[in-house]
Amino acid sequence: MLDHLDLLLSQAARNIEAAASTDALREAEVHYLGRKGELTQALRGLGSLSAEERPLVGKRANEVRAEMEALLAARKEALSAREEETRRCRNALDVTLPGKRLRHGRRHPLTRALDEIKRIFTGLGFEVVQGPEIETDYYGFQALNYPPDHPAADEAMSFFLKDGVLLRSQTSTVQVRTMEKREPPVRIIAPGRCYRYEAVDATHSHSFTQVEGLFVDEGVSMADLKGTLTLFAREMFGPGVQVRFRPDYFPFVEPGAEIAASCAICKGAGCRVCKMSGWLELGGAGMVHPNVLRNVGYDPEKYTGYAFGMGIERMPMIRYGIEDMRLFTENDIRFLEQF
Ligand code: 2NM
Repeated sequence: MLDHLDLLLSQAARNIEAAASTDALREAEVHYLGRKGELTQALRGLGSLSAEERPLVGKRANEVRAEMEALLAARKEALSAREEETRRCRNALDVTLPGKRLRHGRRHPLTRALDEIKRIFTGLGFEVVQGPEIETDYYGFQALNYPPDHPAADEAMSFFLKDGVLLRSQTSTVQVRTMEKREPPVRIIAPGRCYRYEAVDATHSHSFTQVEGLFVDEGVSMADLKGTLTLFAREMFGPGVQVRFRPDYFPFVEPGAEIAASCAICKGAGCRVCKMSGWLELGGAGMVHPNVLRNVGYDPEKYTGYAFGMGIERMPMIRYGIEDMRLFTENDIRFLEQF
C-alpha cells in the first residue's frame, strides 16, 4: 500500500510537469485528487488494513496529497503566467501594420476665403466690423438712398419678418451703422451673411456671404478705389490679374462701377469658369453717394468715400472650380473634406 502511494506520487509528479495548459493541469488534478481520483480510490482500501498499518498508510496518504497539491499549485502558477503572456502578445500593437487615418476637421471653404479676405484688407489698414442680420428698412433702404418705390424694397425681393423689419440683403447696413457712430476717417470691411428672396439654383441662393468695404476721409477718390481693389484681386487670385471697372448703377454710390478681374484660370483666354469671356465678375463699387454721407451726419462737401461689395461664394468657386453653390450649405462631408 505504501509502495502504491509512492508510485501514485511519482506518476502524478510526471503528469503535472507534463501538463501543457491550465486546462490539462485541471484534468490531472481531478485524475489524482478528485472525488473518484486515484488517491481517493487508494484510500478506500484503508479499512481492510491492520490496526498497525492503518495509521502509517493514513499518514503517508496525507503527505502524498499535500505534495501533489504543492506540485499542482507550483505548476499552475507557471502555466498561468505563460498564458497571460501569450494573451498580452496577441493583443499587442503590431507596429508594422499601416496606421489608421485620423479624420480631423477643417475650415469650411467659405471661412477660408473670408479669412483670406480679412487678412488682405486688415493688412491695408481696414478694420473688420459686424452688425445685425435682422434690419429695419431704414438701414436696409432709406439710409442707402434707395428711392421709396425701389423694387428691392418689395416683398418679392427681400425677406420681411414683419412690416419694416427684414433680413439684410447686403452688409451696407453695417457700414451705415458704423458711420453713424464714428467720425472719418472710417476704413472698414463688413463681411457677413445676406438674404434675398431668390429661387435657388447652382448660382443663386436665398442666402450668401458678402464682404463690403468702405473708406471715407478727406480727398478719397476713385483712383484710391481702383488701386485698393486691384491690389486685393492680385493678392487673392495672383499677381498677373487685371482689374476692369465699367460704369454701373447702385443707388448708394455715384459714380458706380461693376468690378471684374481677368480670369485667373485661363489668364483671360476664355474657359469654362469665366464662360469664355476671360473676365470674372467680383461685385460692385463706387463713390459713396452724398445723400448716404448726409444721412449719417457727414458733410459731403468735406468728405468723400469709396465703397465696394463682393460676393464671397464666387471666390472659392473660381479657385477650386466649384460649379454649384448649394454645396456650401449642404454640409456633405465628401465635399467638405476636400479643402
Ligand atoms: C456694393 C456696391 C457699391 C456699398 C456702399 C456702402 C455704403 F454703406 F457706404 F453706402 N457700402 N457698400 C456698396 C457700393 C456695395 O455692393 C455690390
